[in-house]
Amino acid sequence: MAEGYRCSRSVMVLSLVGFLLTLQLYFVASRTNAVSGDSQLRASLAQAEEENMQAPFHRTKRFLQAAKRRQKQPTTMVDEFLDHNSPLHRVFFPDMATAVNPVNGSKYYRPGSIWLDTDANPIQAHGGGILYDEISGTYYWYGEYRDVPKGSATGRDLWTWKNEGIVLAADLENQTHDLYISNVLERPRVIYNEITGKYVMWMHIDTGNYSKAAVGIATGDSPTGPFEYLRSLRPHGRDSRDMTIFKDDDGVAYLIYSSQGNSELHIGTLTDDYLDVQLDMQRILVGQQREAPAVFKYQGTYYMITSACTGWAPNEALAHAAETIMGPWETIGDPCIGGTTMFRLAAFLSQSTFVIPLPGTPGSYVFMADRWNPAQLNDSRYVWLPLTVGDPDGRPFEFDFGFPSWPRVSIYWHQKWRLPLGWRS
Ligand SMILES: *[C@@H]1O[C@H](CO)[C@@H](O)[C@H](O)[C@H]1NC(C)=O
Ligand SMILES: *[C@@H]1O[C@H](CO)[C@@H](O)[C@H](O)[C@H]1NC(C)=O
Ligand SMILES: *[C@@H]1O[C@H](CO)[C@@H](O)[C@H](O)[C@H]1NC(C)=O
Ligand SMILES: CC(=O)N[C@H]1CO[C@H](CO)[C@@H](O)[C@@H]1O
Repeated sequence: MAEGYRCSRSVMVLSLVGFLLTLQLYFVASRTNAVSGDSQLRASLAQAEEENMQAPFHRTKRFLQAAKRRQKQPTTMVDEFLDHNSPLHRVFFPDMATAVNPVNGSKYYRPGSIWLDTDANPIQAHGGGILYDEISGTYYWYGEYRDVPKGSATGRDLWTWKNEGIVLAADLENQTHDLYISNVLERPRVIYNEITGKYVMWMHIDTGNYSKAAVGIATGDSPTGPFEYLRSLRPHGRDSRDMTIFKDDDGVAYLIYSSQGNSELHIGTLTDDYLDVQLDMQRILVGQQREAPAVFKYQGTYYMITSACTGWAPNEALAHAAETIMGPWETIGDPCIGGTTMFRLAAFLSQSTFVIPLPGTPGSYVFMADRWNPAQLNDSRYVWLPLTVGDPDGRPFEFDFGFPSWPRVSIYWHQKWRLPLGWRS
């Protein structure tokens, strides 16, 4: 996710002219289902809320004056959402009053609200990824610590997160070091290597102006590190910005990264020790300008959610599918369901980062995304929502006359939701 690195500015043309928006979000559950077992769990996740955004939207004088000074109107919904002076900004970045606090124990996700850890501090794990550590039976969430040092880890039950500290610290002195404080570290991903017994972290490494475009590799002996930084490299000799790592069922791991100036994605296999990439590489979604890849697998098919490249501004999410991970990959379409059209077309004002499998509900996942706040990145919010593959009602998949026709991937909007009991087993 690169600020100032915009490969295509797909502007939201949902203008706010004479427009009306408020916080009275009332919603209707679109479907309810009474089925049994796994499908019941899945069905409980596969419901979206329709947000009814209406009634007069009050714009402050300060905001209107600022807009006039910029001589920019009408603003798009996304421009206004990103503008700190806009009341709309506060709607989507609500303050501490709505913070999710694990001490209260309700276990509801509230996408966009401040999310506190077990010490009652806002979680700092942006652009994050999840490791399920089979040895300890614990989930670890690694993300960007945006308050100054970099690379953070927390862990537990997908809702109650304990801060495990900085696992890969910034270098405060050595200006030529990749981890020097003014450089960029984004989207850390950790996987466990059964052969070496090491936890291996891959991350996007860059200079402040995003010209280095590399990946960095670090290793640790435990999920909480400390991780030792090994080096950075340009995979396959190519520029690499937004990236992710996918570890397959057979233990083979893959690096997926935006390349060629973010115009396409590349997929390459890691070496057996996960410390390098092998020579083989496939170019996918060529010319489509996608970033923020999040990969998962269901019933032998690979899926990926991506965003367009519009800097920190949100844009439309797309789902893609492939029969083998090296492709060919096909675009299925926008997975977002619920909310209003403009909200869906901006991926609920967020950008994909990871997809977490729910072992007790096959075909159901948690979609993890970031609602970036570019003026204050440490106050960026998390948007976690249920994602399903296929149709939980068991209806036939939507017909597509192209080949092959893929199951539908759906991400359901909820203001408030929780995991069904039994998601873990
Ligand atoms: C600073 O970092 C560079 C690059 O990693 C390294 O080669 C050099 O030895 C480091 N210098 C010191 C004083 O640690
Ligand atoms: C980007 O920053 C690096 C140092 O961090 C510098 O060497 C390079 O010249 C800069 N590139 C551009 C295009 O400004
Ligand atoms: C973000 O950083 C600013 C100062 O840089 C600080 O005042 C603020 O409390 C931080 N916000 C969060 C959510 O950590
Ligand atoms: C909604 C709610 O009950 N929030 C409370 C959760 O617990 C913290 C700390 O005890 C309180 O400050 C909140 O008011």
